[in-house]
Amino acid sequence: MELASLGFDGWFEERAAPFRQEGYAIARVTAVDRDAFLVRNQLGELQAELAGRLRFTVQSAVDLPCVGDWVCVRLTPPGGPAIIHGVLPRKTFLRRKRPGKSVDFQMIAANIDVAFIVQGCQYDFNLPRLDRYLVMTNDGRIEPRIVLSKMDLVSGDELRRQMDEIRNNGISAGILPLSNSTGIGLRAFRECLEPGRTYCLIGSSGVGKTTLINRLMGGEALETRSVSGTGEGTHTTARRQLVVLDGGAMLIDTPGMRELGLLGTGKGVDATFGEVGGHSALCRFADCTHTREPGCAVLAALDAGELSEDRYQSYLKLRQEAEYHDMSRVEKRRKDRAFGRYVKTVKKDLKGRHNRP
Ligand SMILES: Nc1nc2c(ncn2[C@@H]2O[C@H](COP(=O)(O)OP(=O)(O)OP(=O)(O)O)[C@@H](O)[C@H]2O)c(=O)[nH]1
Ligand SMILES: [Mg+2]
Ligand SMILES: [Zn+2]
Repeated sequence: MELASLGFDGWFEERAAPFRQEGYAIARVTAVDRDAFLVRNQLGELQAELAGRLRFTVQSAVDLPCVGDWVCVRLTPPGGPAIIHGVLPRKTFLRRKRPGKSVDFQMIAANIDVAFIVQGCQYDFNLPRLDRYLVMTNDGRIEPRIVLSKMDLVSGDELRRQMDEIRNNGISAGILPLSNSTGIGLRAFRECLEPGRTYCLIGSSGVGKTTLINRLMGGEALETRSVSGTGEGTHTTARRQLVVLDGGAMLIDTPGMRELGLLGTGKGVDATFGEVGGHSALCRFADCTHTREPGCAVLAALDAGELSEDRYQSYLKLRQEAEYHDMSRVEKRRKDRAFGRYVKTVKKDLKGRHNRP
């Protein structure tokens, strides 16, 4: 496939210059499974591995290639894997906090144009969680759209109620209700996919992300697992991969996320809660926390009923989490640097000692 059909445009072209060297090629990462990669370019799909140098020089795991990344590869003799030497800058990204106590981010996918946030109508519909995913896509500069899946399992009234609830929360992203079982909504979904653009599906485990891709591909290309009769799923998709549909659009499947901790930074939170941000421009203090300050325009809007209490509470909760996380990361970097300096002085001391006669 031509690079342009895989989404390579002027933005990447400009940034690829330093990577263009004799014997090297540009390719897109289409699958990641621990240390094994698949990359794709004009030559087709190739297996690839990381160059040792890349593995040992990156600052953090976030800088290693993830699905959707554009990479610079060296082609080895036929039969051998391509060797990945560098990762091009990312235009957009999807990342989250690493599960557990760590403050590091984990890359989920890169260079995505549109993310479909999938929620199952029956068990999975949840506005606070939707907000978290929106923070995550806003943070990564990705356009969000909402898919309400498994609509065969709820009544029309219930579906309308959920769509109203999304709108009443000030979320303006497009909503696509669909059912993989009956096929309702699939045509509308397919019609919004454009060739050469990259889409990804995110959302809880078992909401039907992989089934949707299989329906679009007309087969069982990706593995899903059947669930209990109640419609609750079990975690299935383990690897991240990008598939190219017949129409030329690219779709990335991701494993459902179990831990929904913080999904973004303060900036992503503000972008998600635009109506709060709009008011905050009028607060008396520039660093207003919108919790108790005099002259706070957000609190005034709340009193006037222009801002809903629910929305305000979600905003505060996510912003506090984001601030805590942003701060922890700064603190961690400071400690890492201090530790680096410590290691350097110890090394110097040791050297000094060896050099002494
Ligand atoms: N009733 C109903 N069941 C569905 C629908 N779509 C998917 N399922 C079932 O839901 C289960 C989970 O589907 P998957 O596609 O594996 O879900 P997933 O979102 O990929 O899950 P993870 O890979 O774990 O993140 C499967 O048994 C599907 O058959 C639907 O529209 N209606
Ligand atoms: Mg899946
Ligand atoms: Zn304020």
